[in-house]
Amino acid sequence: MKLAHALLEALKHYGAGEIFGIPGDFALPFFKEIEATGTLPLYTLSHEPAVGFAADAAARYRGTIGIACVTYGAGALNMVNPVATAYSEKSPLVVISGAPGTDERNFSFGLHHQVKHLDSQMMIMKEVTCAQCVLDDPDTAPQEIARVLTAARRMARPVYIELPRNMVGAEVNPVPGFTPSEPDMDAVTAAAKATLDLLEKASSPALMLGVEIRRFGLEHAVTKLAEKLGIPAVTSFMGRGILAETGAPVAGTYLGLAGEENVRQLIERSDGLLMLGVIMSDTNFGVSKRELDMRQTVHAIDGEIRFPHHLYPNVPISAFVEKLLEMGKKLGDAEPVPATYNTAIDNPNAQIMPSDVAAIVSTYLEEYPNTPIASDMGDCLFTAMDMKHAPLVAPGYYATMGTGIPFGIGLEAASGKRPLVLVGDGAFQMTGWELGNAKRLGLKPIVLLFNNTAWGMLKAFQKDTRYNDLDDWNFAKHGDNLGGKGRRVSTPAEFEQALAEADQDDSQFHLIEIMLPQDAMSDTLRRFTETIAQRSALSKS
Ligand code: TPW
Repeated sequence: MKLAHALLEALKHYGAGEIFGIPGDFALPFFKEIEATGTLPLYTLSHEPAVGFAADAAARYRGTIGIACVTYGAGALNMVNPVATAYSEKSPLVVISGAPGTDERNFSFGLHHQVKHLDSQMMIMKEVTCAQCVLDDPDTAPQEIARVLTAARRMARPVYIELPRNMVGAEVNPVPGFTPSEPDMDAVTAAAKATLDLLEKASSPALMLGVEIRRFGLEHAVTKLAEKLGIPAVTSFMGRGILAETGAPVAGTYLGLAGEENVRQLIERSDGLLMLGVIMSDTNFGVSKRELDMRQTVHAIDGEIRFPHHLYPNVPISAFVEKLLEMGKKLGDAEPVPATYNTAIDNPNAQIMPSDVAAIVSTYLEEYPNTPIASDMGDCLFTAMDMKHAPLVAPGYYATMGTGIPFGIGLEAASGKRPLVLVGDGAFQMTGWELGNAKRLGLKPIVLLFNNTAWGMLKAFQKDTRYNDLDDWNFAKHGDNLGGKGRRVSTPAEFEQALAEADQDDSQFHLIEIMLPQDAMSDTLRRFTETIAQRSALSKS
């Protein structure tokens, strides 16, 4: 079969549901095959960062691979930041880049889109992916494709596939299927036993759930585990939204001093903490780290189970969770602590504040509990911590701006559900234009644009500066021109009405521009910045 067909079939077999992309001449032959075969639907966007983010969100939502297809140089290098995001936050994004043909490599001049040499792109991508291949040999191409896609699935990290344009039609064998890794079952059993021993001895055991639970499709298994052990569960900041769809009681999201006090105490006072798939990052733990006693934790991440003074290698988290479920017994009978959120509005006609947005969205989520939410970086993400739990895709660790709209596009394509998108005005300036693709692609997200005419988070960290002020771009007015509906709101009552209208009209996207005072800030962000500021003052003294 043709190499392009073998690759497309393999992408589907390894779990892809669609392809996001922007073509270029080095990628045109492969795009032609994407369209001609119809193996996977193609969503073309406007700028490569959005292609990478959309594919990343699709991967995160499904717990399988997401595909970003671009051209060589100008296309692929435009995507370095999204690929880095996917690497840091453990998302199996598959980058497929067209490239000069193997018959063009000896051309004596530079080829367009070339940087230092023809392999510069590969060298750059090596730094932000966990496996790479160049499909320049029909005999080895099927094995190479299987090797990198397997790595993406097993490690939940991005991979890079370079496809020279003259190889698209080369005859190849089909790509070998996915084989899950074979864990060392003795190690799995020993690690599970040691974990249960530690939890049994603890007087206040607790569970913290992180991104790997979603990446490896373990939400139902973990829900059962929490029930079986009878211990309270929280998510990490990055893991926010995990278990929202299984309905398991999650006490809240751990944000140290910036989060809810009962959740902080649950974790920081625990003398037997099991962290499942939690990335150790400053955003997950920066506001607390000094108080967490790592001598009383077990940490499953990156195929290892880490104990205070030793670790078990080659124990995939799925096998570990399964074993815990098999061997575990009731440890506590504390009533599950449900997460709290607010739906009350003080004055519907007052100036709207972030807490009002959270309250009104929470009411919406009560009606539509499994609405997927895409968030950008900015106070919108901290405001999301005050909303009712729902599946959430956000750059909680790498913290790049520009994810909101493209994540929303990826989420809607992957889930078939109408998502809510949370985005600040600064971030919308980066990738908001992509909304213009929604109509053509049949997507109709509800976008909540937090417009405080500022890079507000930065103003919070550094007061009394002017360079963080932005102009009022009247975003709502662009909604209609981009093929949807725009509406500007300034009070809770206006926002409620705009959201109800968006809900009733699912024929197009709705862009609700929420006008906030320049110094408005969610309580969570206020606590977060204050704590970080205190910490850095401490470290300097
Ligand atoms: C790609 C640095 C972090 S937060 C922020 C900046 C510039 C301001 C965000 O402004 P926005 O939201 O969207 O209006 P809000 O709530 O703060 O007012 N470039 C990139 N990523 C990051 N994180 C930055 C710069 C930053």
